Amino acid sequence: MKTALTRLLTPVLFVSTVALAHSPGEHAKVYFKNLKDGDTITMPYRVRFGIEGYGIVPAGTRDKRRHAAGHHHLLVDYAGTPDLDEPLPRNAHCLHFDGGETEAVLDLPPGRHTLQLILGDEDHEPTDPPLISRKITVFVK
Ligand SMILES: [Cu+2]
Repeated sequence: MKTALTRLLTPVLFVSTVALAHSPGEHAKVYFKNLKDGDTITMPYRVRFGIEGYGIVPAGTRDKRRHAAGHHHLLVDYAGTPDLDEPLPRNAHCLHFDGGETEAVLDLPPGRHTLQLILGDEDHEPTDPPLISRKITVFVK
């Protein structure tokens, strides 16, 4: 009996999750395609941003695509985690890829740096739930 109920409920829950606007599903994620924690790299370095289960559109997109897509932000040596209920800041530690870019060329000074990706909506606010990668540390030669 319990098994039958579980089978019945699962598809219903899945459909309601997908239908929520501005709400990436639980399997959606952003990640670095060509960097991992602890990597040593040389500058300039072309870093590629990955996304699964959600889309990319330019910042400010107001049509229906905004319900299932956003744009990347790269946090560079960002202290802590941004406020997830406010628009992301725009400064040297929080870079916006307003055009929907999925890669960037880094030119960081030698030493240890942290990098993290976070997706923002048309108003640069993190999605709910947030699509945020692990914060990784890289070493620049
Ligand atoms: Cu932004």
